[in-house]
Amino acid sequence: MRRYLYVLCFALIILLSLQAAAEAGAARHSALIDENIAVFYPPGFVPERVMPSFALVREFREIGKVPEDWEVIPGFEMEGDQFGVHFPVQRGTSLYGTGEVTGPLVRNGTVRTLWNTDNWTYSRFGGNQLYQSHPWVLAVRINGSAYGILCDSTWRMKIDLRDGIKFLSGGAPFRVIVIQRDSPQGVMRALGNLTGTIELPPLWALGYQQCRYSYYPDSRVREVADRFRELRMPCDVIWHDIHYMDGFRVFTFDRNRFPDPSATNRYLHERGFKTVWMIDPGVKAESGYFVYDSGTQLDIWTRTAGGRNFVGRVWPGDCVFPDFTMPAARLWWASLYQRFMETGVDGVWNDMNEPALFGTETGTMPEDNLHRGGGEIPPGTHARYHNVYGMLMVRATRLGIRMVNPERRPFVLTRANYLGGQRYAATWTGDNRASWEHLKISIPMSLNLSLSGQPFNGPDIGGFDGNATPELFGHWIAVGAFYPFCRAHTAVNTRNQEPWEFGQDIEIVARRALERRYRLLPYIYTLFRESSVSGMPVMRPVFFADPVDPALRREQEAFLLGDRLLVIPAWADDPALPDGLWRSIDLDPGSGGHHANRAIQPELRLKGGSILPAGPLVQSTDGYRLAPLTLMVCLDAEGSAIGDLYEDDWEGYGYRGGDYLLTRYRASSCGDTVKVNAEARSGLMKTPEREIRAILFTGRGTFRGAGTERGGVVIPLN
Ligand code: NBV
Repeated sequence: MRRYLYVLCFALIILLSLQAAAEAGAARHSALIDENIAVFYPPGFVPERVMPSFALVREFREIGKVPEDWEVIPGFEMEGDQFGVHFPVQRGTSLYGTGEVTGPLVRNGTVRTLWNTDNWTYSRFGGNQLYQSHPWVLAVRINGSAYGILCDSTWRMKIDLRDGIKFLSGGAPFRVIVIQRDSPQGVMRALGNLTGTIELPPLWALGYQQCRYSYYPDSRVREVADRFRELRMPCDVIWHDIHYMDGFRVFTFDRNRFPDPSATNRYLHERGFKTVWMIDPGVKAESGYFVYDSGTQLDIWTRTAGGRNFVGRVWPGDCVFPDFTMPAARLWWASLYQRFMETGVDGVWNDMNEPALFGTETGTMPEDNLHRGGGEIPPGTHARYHNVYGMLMVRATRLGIRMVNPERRPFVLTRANYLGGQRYAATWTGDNRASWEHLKISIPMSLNLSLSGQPFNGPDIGGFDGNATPELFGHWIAVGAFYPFCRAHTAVNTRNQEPWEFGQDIEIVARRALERRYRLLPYIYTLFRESSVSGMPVMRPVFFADPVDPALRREQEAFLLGDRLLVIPAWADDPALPDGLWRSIDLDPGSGGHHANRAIQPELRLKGGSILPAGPLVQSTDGYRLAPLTLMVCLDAEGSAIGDLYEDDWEGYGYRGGDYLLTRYRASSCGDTVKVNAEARSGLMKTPEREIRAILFTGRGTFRGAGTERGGVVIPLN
């Protein structure tokens, strides 16, 4: 009898513990927050420890219950002292996103740590811990339907994709948001809706940008600028890295190297350039220095666990660091831009904002440093706010430059960021290397950043560390002309890396590459506008053309710009390309026959049924006029094509009041001609009276026609 009792008790205990385990795995609370978007709260969720959300653009409302047949359900569990969220994954599902990553486009089988880290040449942590953190995975099922998982936490996290999808964090338990859609595009739009989209950038920020660490003194800056114009090499922006500062003190200018920064900026403006200048977060701890004194007076420096101002070493020596969680610190930081921008600075580059520190083992602040918060943001340790330090910094920077120039769209570039940070800044992928390997990984890197809600990104063209060979630089700029953010940059002791420094052939290649970008600016600008409205990436993986085709899922050499233009690098080795009609196009049929161009320029293919808007060749977008407009046409099997063009004043906010023009052009074959007309327009801007040139690409060759915006174009086919 006693034995039976023991067995019964034992069975009961097992049953109870199984039930407890099952309960620990399930969400404490879940709800639908939008159509096919659900939130799941784990057991032990303490809102004050993880909220407010930094990723979401606004807090959502619950609108109902998660339907019974909801497929993507998280299991929550503790693994030792780590909080874990797990999703099983069906066979054939391809995983993407996870932010800024090295390695292949498809993330299945990888492990990534989210802890913003200054990672020179991506050589630390196997390249799996970089400057930015995006707790986000995009999953595309075998049938092309897709879902996205957003972990709403800023704490250090691991994304482990070796067996399903697993997030592990030493921080507080966090909620997860799951988006289910019919296509990956649908997921990206929903992500844009949740985390916000980029603001439409000024057109000049889409032009080519020339940088080095650093151009100085000012005479060198002028020399570089002049050379661009002399050699008719299109360029919009010259960048100023840290050597312009007085002893690396932010918001100052070195009196010898840049005695009159306003004059430098004026010189550049007069030649059609914009200027971007670097600002780092570390403020030299030196009384008498106005930035240090005013920050000290406001008492806004990040503190140690013991309550003192934290001091760490960066470029200027011992530095203090603004506590950007404090509203007063953000406002003060924003106000510093007043005098700075008044010298004619057009855009700001925030570097080292992981924050990166010298001479420490971790390369950053101690995790027990204290941030005081304020407003919505509760006080917390650096461990909690590390991953959003850069994001909060660029939020303040953006505010500052808007306060100075309220009529102009700001441009901010950041190295560190966090999911949702696209709302404040564009980004580049940090300190890469001048190597073929890094040229090649730049494409999946940019694509995965794009698939993580950061459309405005690109790597250092030419590679930051080391010297590019002429061949490498030629290939890099030829492909780089199609990155969303198009900037060449190189480190402090490398050879000159301006496009004319690699001999005649490469100069010809670089000029043609940049000419291609400049001619395509109307299309690129239209894509940025689309992204600012919907969250769709500008640069897209090839599988977006056909998410059901398994052959395309891994393609990471070729890529799409928008959904109509395929870019196929000359070095692509048997790339997987979408079925259907994609016709090779030449932006200037008849030219570009130089042997180096033939060997190096990527092939461009236009999708059947598409019209691509192109503009005149200009040396910069200063005073940009889109006239004549060129429409490149590739008909579908039914003999028609469509394409959109967005235009406005290219740099102001008039578009928000409707002062823009969005035109849909249609081409249709009509006997032995093809007619191209504006089919529909929206926006209040006056329809420009301009010439339209149409180029039709067919299997029988290229045909041309000319007409006007109002009258349309007739292309004769003989
Ligand atoms: O400011 C200097 C560099 C900059 O050129 C680079 O782009 C950043 O990623 N910066 C890092 C600081 C130190 C580089 C070794």
